[in-house]
Amino acid sequence: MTSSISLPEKEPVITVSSSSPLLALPTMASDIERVNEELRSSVQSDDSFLTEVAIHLINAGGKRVRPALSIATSLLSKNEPESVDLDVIRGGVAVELVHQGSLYHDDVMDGAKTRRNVESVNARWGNREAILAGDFLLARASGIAADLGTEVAGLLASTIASLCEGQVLELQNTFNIDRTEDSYFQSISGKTAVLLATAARVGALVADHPRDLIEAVTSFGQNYGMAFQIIDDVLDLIATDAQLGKPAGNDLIEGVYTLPVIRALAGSNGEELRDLLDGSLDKASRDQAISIIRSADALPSTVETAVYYTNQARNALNDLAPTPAANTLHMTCDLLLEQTNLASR
Ligand code: GRG
Repeated sequence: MTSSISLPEKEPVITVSSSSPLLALPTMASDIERVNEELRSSVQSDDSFLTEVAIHLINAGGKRVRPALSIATSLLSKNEPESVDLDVIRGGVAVELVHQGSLYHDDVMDGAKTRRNVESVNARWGNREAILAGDFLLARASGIAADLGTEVAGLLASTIASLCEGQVLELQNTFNIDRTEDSYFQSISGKTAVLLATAARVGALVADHPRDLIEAVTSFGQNYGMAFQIIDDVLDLIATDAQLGKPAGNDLIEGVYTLPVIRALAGSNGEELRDLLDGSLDKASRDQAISIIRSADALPSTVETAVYYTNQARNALNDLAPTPAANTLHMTCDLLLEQTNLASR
């Protein structure tokens, strides 16, 4: 499949979805409601304060991409989509709890003030409370995974380890203007793609799909996850605070130099960008840095890389029957790329 990418002269139109791109599956909306109910009951504690802190981001919204992925992969062999078994819902909930636990901890590390368009947990209750509630979410995720069997439990444990490895690698490279593309790809694989691969795999495992299908959807999730993070990193440079639900351009301030930045640094205005990033970055110099990155070929070239990963994700589905769930996985790749409106395939 060919792709032609060009950066529009006027401001790009960006649609940052606030709901799961997998909702095209007719049974998905009601199953996501079941996920939300299970999420809320999974964080009940004898300590009402802990429950209140742990439920904060669940109630704040979020797209529920990961549980939706588990639901979709569990349905891959069905010719008619149907409401999924409770175990599939619980598998998706376990993955979403790991995701949210990692957001609690990430927001502490970044001193984030907002998340999902509401006050972050650390801003509202403090760092110690956010860390403990994040731990609590991981504990509840582990309990559910154990109920689903040793393979799911082991998978979730190794996924949490990958998240930590990806995040540590990112930390080791903060403010590193010589950060390599390899280091970037390794980090986003660990901190984002592995969890999406796990979401896809859990759905297939719980539905007892054949091994080759389980491997295919894991590969889909991994490649889709790479594209997902790359697009997230592009949006950080081109979307508004309101669209993102958190401050835009924050990665630069935090010294997280993502793929578009790495590529802009290697481009014709790289020296100027390097000088800006070398100094202390106030709002004016950050805006100047963003404008250099946006004027370079870095954004279209980065979207081109996201297209590459979505194509890899689609290829992983090549041998699957064209069921409604398989078609929805293909559509979710289109929707991901459309968010930046920089890509036309
Ligand atoms: C404690 C599990 C654990 C991990 C510790 C902090 C950390 C290591 C990892 C953080 C990894 C991280 C924050 C990755 C970013 C992932 C990402 C793309 C988040 C945004 O996901 P969306 O767009 O958000 O799906 P919503 O709000 O819609 O769920």
